[in-house]
Amino acid sequence: MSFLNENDLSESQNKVSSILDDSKFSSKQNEASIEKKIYNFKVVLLGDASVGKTSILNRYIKKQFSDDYKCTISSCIENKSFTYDLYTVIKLNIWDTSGEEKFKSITKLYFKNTHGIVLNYDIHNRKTFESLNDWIKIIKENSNQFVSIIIVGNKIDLERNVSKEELNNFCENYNFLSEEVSAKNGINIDLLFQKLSKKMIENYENFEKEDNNKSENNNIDNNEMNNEDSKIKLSNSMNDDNKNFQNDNIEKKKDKEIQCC
Ligand SMILES: Nc1nc2c(ncn2[C@@H]2O[C@H](COP(=O)(O)OP(=O)(O)OP(=O)(O)O)[C@@H](O)[C@H]2O)c(=O)[nH]1
Ligand SMILES: [Mg+2]
Repeated sequence: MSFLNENDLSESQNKVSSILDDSKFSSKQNEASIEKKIYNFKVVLLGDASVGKTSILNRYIKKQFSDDYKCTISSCIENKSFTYDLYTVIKLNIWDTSGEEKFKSITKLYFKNTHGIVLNYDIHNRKTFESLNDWIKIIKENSNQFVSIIIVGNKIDLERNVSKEELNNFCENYNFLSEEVSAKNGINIDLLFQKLSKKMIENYENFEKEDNNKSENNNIDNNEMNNEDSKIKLSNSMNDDNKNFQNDNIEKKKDKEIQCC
């Protein structure tokens, strides 16, 4: 029987670690070679003024928070991509809106081609929870049946005036997702977008299935848009939405300037 001396031992350790490194490298190579499915989802943030929509978005995108309140006048759009799992990448196009929109005719552009809605209230301010029904009415009037909705109670770092049970009962009624978060402390912010993304994937796949069934039933083949075409169309129309939205914002800013002067 032969024993390893110190030099042999360190040599064999080096070999083992180089094998491990190689296997890590090849598993990374394998991972990179897996063809990933990319979902482009448009998400809209809604809810009363001051519930924390902009703060949630800033926390999610920039990992920042400010105690100052600047009400959103001209809404903004942010993009974020993340790897959902080994086979899936999600690209979110997130539209922040002004809580004041509830009292105006809310622009149809917000809801056009929207896959997900984050409907927010402030757990410290009961009135914002009570107005969720008004928001749901607006959403139902403007969006399609495949839109995914998550109800979000923000500011859980403050004293609560809406219980978790009330939120659960409310969401059970409508079959919505729910989450309680704090934009200030960053609690559950990533989780809320992950939950919503999971639901949007399910709804998107169901929509595709339903669409395919319809085409099969109608025996439409040549004239029917194929998936690639429809994806290109969808992304083009999202770009158009963005352009229209920017123009809309420019108009709003002009209006504001005119009002101010
Ligand atoms: N304590 C606490 N304050 C928060 C939190 N999120 C937002 N705020 C504060 O609440 C106020 C309103 O936040 P915004 O993000 O501007 O609210 P909004 O919903 O975008 O408001 P509008 O743009 O007017 O519709 C600001 O002073 C924020 O600092 C939170 O999680 N905890
Ligand atoms: Mg805002």
